[in-house]
Amino acid sequence: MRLYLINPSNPLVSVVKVKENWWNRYRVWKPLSLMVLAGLTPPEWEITIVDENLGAPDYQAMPRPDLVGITTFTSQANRAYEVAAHFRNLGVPVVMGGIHATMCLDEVTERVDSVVTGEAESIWPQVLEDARHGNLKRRYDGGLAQIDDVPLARHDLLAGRYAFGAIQTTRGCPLNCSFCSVTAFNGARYRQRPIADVVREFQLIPEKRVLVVDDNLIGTRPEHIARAKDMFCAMAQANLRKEWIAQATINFADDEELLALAAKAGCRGVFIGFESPTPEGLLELGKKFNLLKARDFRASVRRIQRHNILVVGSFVIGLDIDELGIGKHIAEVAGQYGLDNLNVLFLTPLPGTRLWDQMKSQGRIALDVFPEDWKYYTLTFPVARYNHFSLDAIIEEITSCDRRFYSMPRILRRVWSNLWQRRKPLVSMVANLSYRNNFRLNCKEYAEFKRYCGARYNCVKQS
Ligand code: B12
Ligand code: SF4
Repeated sequence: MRLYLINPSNPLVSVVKVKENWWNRYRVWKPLSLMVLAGLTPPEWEITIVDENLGAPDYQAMPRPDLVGITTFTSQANRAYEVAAHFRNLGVPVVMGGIHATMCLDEVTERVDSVVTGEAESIWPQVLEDARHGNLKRRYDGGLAQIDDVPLARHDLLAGRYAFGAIQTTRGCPLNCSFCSVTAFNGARYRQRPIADVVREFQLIPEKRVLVVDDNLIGTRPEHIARAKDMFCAMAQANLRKEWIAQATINFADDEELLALAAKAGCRGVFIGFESPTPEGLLELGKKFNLLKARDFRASVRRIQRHNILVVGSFVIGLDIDELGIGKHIAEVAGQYGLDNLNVLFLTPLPGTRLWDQMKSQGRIALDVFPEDWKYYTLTFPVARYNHFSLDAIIEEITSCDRRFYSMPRILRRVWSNLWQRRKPLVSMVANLSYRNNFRLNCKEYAEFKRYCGARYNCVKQS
């Protein structure tokens, strides 16, 4: 039995030209979901994982599979449907799963043979068995997996061509920010994989550098942090020789022992959601967590950096309280915090989030011709109507933010400061130039975006 597991591309983000542009190696990440599904698949299935981000293959020229499984984020849904249609026309059954299938069940159900909602661990073997007997059901629900059931991902199936491997050590996030789909999809209960599994899986990853995909690496409660420390200890003891980056909340900075252990275990960078430079913004986004302890963000960032860990900060632009000039303000604040990199994104109503419900009920979703418009739901396009901004104004805010933070003099200042403190100046330079390159690509895309949807955006200034 032949199984294709496919990660569809989004032409607006897809990085097919890895050979032509060296920077692109650092913009393409492994589809871990498919490697996990492969880990759940019994040996009688011959598995091929296709990552269209590296270029879509000629499916006609490939042997006919018995089953196709497609994963999809919302931003990939259009292409996912094209791929599904291609195989269904050949009479090959198509199963779709992942976050978009869960949040937009009706839309997906119309376009595939079978939909799997939720996490797949408890249900995928059943789906395969049903497919083998030609008895696929229209819908399966995996719910939330028992964390011990998460298998070792099949890292062997996607070896080579990527700069980073990928692993997951926890699922879920208790914080439930208004714009984020993680709590809606993976639940508020923070689930941590057995440490022995994590260490074993790290050992299977061929790449030296690894992305730990957890949404919240260390969690929020003392018992979460204690387990994170145990995990870092075990990783250090196993002498993995890996360097990894991860996503964490700002409380990562609050425990010197945790930071020291993380660094010893190979942590070289963290991606932290600061989201908004103002307390009002954090309240609007439901991220009160960042307001606890009257935090000094600059001091927190410094504490992390002292352990040789780079800090990438993420901010969102287009909040109801944001006003003209927010872009420059974020760039300044990011500089004051001492961030090594800044990732600024448009506030985007993703299906299944509280923000989606709110903006939909207020008629503020500007790009709403679905599924075609999903490709713009990359957080790098303004798909909604924002309170104090026209379409041109919100694009100007984000570009002014990036232009300022990623100006050459500022990049050189950051790299020099990292050189001075012996904190990976080369990595810092590569990361800054890569972000600068992304910014330039985005600018080109905005011109096209305005041409395409400027008229129907019909932005109403609400105040
Ligand atoms: C790693 C990651 C990335 C990587 C992607 C690597 C890759 N190619 O997969 C990178 C950094 C490239 C990325 C990019 C983006 N991401 Co992202 N990302 C994640 C993250 C943190 C982890 C995903 C992961 O690997 N999880 C581990 C695997 C094992 O879990 P899983 O994917 O959920 O898969 C399980 C189930 O969903 C199911 N399943 C999944 N696929 C399938 C398929 C079949 C057939 C079946 C049966 C089951 C099934 O089974 C799996 C095992 O249980 C998630 C957050 C999250 N918790 O999901 C956000 C997340 C998926 N990203 C998100 C977003 C918005 C984006 C971006 C649009 C914007 C951005 N800048 O972040 C871009 C889009 C890129 C694009 N191509 O269009 C949103 C998606 C929301 C949505 N509705 O789509 C999430 C949920 C984060 C959030 N804050 O809301 N992302
Ligand atoms: S944005 Fe981060 S902290 Fe907030 S719910 Fe999502 S994963 Fe958790």
